[in-house]
Amino acid sequence: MDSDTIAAVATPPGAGGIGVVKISGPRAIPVALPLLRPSRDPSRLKSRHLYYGCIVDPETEKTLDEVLFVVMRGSHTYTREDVVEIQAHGSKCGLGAILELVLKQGARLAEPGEFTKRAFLNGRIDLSQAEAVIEVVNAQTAEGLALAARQLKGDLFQAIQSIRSPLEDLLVAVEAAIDFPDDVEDIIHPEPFAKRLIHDVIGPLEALLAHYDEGHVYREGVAAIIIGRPNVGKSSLMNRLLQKERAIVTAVPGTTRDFIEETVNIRGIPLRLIDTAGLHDTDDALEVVGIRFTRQRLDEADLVLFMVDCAMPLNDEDVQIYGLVRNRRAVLVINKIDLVPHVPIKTIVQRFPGLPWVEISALYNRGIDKLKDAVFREVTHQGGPVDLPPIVPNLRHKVAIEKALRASREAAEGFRIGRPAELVAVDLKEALDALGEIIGVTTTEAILDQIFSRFCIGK
Ligand SMILES: Nc1nc2c(ncn2[C@@H]2O[C@H](COP(=O)(O)OP(=O)(O)O)[C@@H](O)[C@H]2O)c(=O)[nH]1
Ligand SMILES: [Mg+2]
Repeated sequence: MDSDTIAAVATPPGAGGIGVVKISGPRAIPVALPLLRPSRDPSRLKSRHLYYGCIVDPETEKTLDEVLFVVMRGSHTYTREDVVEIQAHGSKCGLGAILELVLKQGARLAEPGEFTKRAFLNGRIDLSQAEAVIEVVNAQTAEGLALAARQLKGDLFQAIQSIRSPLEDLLVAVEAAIDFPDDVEDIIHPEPFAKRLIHDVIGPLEALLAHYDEGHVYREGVAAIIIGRPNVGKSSLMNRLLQKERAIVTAVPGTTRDFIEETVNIRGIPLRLIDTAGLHDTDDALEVVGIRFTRQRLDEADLVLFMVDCAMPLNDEDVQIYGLVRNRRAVLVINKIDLVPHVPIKTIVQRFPGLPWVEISALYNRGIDKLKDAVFREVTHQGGPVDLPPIVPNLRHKVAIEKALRASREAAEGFRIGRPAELVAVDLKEALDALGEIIGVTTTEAILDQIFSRFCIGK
């Protein structure tokens, strides 16, 4: 267990009403108190009471800020260690100066996610709850937040524990059979054991995987790319969906040369929308680079919005782009329907068969709701709003659940066909370990590092 004392600014950089410096560890209180006036006898400071004071540099006695502070003695704290939180004014410079004083007193700067890592290592939360902390902080939609909040509460942890428990029971029996080979027939009951696996392990694991399929887009979001030849209105659509002027819109073709990526909320799904350079033949060096990147991004996107301009004749470029997207998950977006169409919409749709289509005017805000519906349908395969599944695993969990499912099916088969207990034990153990990775009991150091490095400093 870590035993040094760590500190960080816990609020985002920039100016704000208040900003918080957080200190955690065995020396949190002695580190903080010399900086606080009126300082008090530490033994007289009540845990979880808010005190008013000033922050001073103990060397010069110069006052830096007026603050409120709270001392929380372990172990009923986030990290289960002693914690001091100092609420100062939210000035980047001021908070930096306070943090510097705290470090001078002997604390060390916390690494990203280190407070939460301690909460996990000290047993306050399991690994799935620690992951949920990042997701709550980063949630982009109310739906994503709701799912993360349930995981933070421990719903996934409990679900996994309730699947691990029958696996453990069965493993105990199988190990007994290994130790007492003469009594195998009394210890192992193949049919009931296989049935228990199916009902209490395989069924619930399959349900979790189904929930992943239904719900993961709400947590992970999807990447959508808008492509089409220059001047069809891609940047205008981007701005329309973002409800702000983010991308430059001009009547001069070829203005957008790099990408703009922003997240929009489409019926609860965080859609990372990428506006691109138009795809067409050009000699302009910068534009060429933009187009190359566009192709690369196109390959990576989950969804393509293929845009054409109904007021202009369709040309070879449109057809070539259609060739790139026809076998992808894509929506044909026919723009500029406020203008007199050059060709009837019906003809356009016939030229680009196989794609769902919508007609819009990015400029005059027409058809945008229909476009959102089409995007939602493509991404969720659902017509309308859906009930969120109660528990939605993330991708890391899904991989572990699949591993556990394979091993559990093997074990059930093993019971049924009377495989040697040693072999069934291996499968049961593998299933247990895979589920243990989700909640952090069998997780490698490398995976832990990977998870916590995604946090911001101060969390
Ligand atoms: N009439 C009309 N003009 C549009 C519409 N959408 C975009 N435009 C105009 O088309 C031009 C090119 O738009 P822009 O968004 O920069 O196209 P991009 O090159 O595909 O990004 C600009 O002058 C826009 O104002 C629309 O729905 N109707
Ligand atoms: Mg553009």
